[in-house]
Amino acid sequence: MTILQTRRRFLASAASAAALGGLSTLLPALIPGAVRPAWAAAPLRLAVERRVLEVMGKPASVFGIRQPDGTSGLFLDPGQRFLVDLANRAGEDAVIHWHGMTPPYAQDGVADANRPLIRDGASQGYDFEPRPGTHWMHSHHGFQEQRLMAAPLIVRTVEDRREDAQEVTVLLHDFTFKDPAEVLAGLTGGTMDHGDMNHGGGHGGGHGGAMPMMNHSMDMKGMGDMKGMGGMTMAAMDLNDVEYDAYLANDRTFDDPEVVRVERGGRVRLRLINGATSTAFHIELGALDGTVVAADGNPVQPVTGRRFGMVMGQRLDILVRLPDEGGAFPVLAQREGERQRTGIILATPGATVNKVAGLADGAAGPVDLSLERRLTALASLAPRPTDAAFTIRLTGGMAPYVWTIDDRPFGEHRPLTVLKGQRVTVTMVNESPMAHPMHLHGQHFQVAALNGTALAGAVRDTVLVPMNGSATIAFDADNPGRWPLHCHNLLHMATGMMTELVCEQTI
Ligand SMILES: [Cu+2]
Repeated sequence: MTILQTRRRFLASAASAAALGGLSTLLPALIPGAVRPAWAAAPLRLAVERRVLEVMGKPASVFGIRQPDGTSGLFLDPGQRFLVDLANRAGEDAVIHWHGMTPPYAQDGVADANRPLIRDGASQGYDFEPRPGTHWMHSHHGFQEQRLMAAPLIVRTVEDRREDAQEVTVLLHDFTFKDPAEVLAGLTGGTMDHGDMNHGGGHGGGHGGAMPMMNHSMDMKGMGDMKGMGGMTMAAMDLNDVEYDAYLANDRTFDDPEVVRVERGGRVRLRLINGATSTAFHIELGALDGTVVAADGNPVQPVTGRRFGMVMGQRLDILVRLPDEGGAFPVLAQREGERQRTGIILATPGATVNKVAGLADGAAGPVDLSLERRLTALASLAPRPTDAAFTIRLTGGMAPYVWTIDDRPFGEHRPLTVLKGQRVTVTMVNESPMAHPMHLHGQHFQVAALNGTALAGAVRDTVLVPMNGSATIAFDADNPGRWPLHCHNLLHMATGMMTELVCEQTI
């Protein structure tokens, strides 16, 4: 729509946000391109659209976030500003969260009392300095994320440019032909009122077999992976709530995978994004040795291996070197607790590309903290005393299907309130029967303790809190606003596992 309309929306939101006291000082950041001088760079254009995706031979109506040339998401070069005009052509209201960015509060891409949804047919401008690294963008409204309203958001650094590695970005997803609201209704027994979560309406593309998986059966062939679970039995483990119809890597399954042409002896920087709504994956590199060099876009001390866990919302940058003799090398993502897998194939010129089965021989174990424990930030937080320490409990469960924080669903939550400039720690203690990938908006944090053991872990924005476990995160609150802190399992967030970090501006 027109700039005028967009600008009017901004002004309207400014008026309502003025009631927020200290936060109203943030509002100048909202002003979009209307005040930009004529010589400034033109905004990059992105549109939220509907599209038809063929999954296992069946068409499905899904969303996409694309540039005019069809590129999914954004790839910014060093020094480039996040100057974006986002058009909503989804056929319904939407809002896109820039996951991993640390923009001013008003531009985070979450609708709340101060920040309206982008109406169908309207546009919104964004202008902030992007945070380097492998990030992504996704709807933060209703169940749109389940219907693939998600895309990569890559911000390259000068060092990335120098390292002479081919960039290969992989966005993972879990896919259902069902209306996501039906999937949740199957879990809750349809007893909960989720009217406000269901903006999807009818879902084209047939009637697939996504069924709520209440019995959590697991393939026992995976027992070999279960070592180190502290004697926990399989029956006590609760890994996956939903049986999906497919698992996607860049929108494709192993029926018809993406084959990326790479050089013999060449180096590849895999930018892996777990964009699934409810699925943790094990990344399997097969014959290739990988070196993790960044977590959630932040550099880490290099960690080598061939198998790395990734929970929902997380990103890993992994460097691999192709052998001089070349060949075809699948990069696999296997669903935790199960045999299903997806992925892409790296292939050198002339290599024979064999079919990769969509089911692994054995089930994978759970994604745990084994990688997290090995990660160390290249740039740790400066040592200083903590000004504000919080402990929250991750609560709720399967029956009824309600997930909460401190036994309170979002809406009845108690925000964690801090002042700008404070050193903050938040210890998340998991008292619920599932693991939760916890994501904080607005700032990245350092993982400061896992299960009570202190460490100078990765700086990141999403951390796994395993069942019976805990994680402590630390950060300097430097970004005023009301920032969601939530589980990145969409179904858990939808039923209530979300609170807010309120960072108040001091004068
Ligand atoms: Cu959760």
